[in-house]
Amino acid sequence: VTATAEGGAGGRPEAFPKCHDDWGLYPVVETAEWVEKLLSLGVRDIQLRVKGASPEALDAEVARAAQACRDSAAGAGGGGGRLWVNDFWRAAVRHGAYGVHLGQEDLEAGGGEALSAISKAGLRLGLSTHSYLELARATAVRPSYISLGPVFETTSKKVAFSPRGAVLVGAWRALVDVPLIAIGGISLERAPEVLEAGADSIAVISAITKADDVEEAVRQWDTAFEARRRPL
Ligand code: TZP
Ligand code: MG
Repeated sequence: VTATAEGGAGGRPEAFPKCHDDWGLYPVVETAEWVEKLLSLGVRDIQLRVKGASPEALDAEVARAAQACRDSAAGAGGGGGRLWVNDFWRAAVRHGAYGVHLGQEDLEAGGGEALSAISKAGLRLGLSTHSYLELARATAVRPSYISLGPVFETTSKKVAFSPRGAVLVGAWRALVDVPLIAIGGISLERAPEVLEAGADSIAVISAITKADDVEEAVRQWDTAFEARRRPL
């Protein structure tokens, strides 16, 4: 079987585009309004994870969030947001998101169509993993990043896996040659051990969306990432 420009053997893309390598905090939020708020606070990578919306409402959220990211790149400061869309790859492609985040279940039924379309549109792909088996599956797809979770106990999502622990982040680090995102129950207090274990980024829901003062929370998370960048 030969690989083609369209994709590798069997039509599967050879590899997804590389993503940038200046990762910081990676908030996961449910609305475009949240995306706008976080962009205004200088957050660069944001995942839009819409649950239970109608197709029309979903499309409108993705369109608005993607536009907000484009506007942020053009604006003063010019950092520019990068929108990752959870699950809804068609809307992500339609509205020119930076990337798509998929779970293992998305690789199963009909996964080939999603992977081809995402790759063809030049979008990056992030994949969730919870176990060595899932890591093997994800690696075969050659995604732009790999996430591991839940690192700690989380109340934000029902997950079929017990907390994986920071030690597994270290194991993944040794096996993964793309950016590694840690997710699940990670508080500001526990961020240093996760970063020391080798995570490039930390994805959070509650640490940001349930913060009393979101602006202050973003600032503190930025400081945690800065501390890692500074050589000791
Ligand atoms: N995937 C694995 S754990 C998780 C997701 C979406 C939830 C993370 O939320 P929190 O509040 O940061 O634990
Ligand atoms: Mg999913």
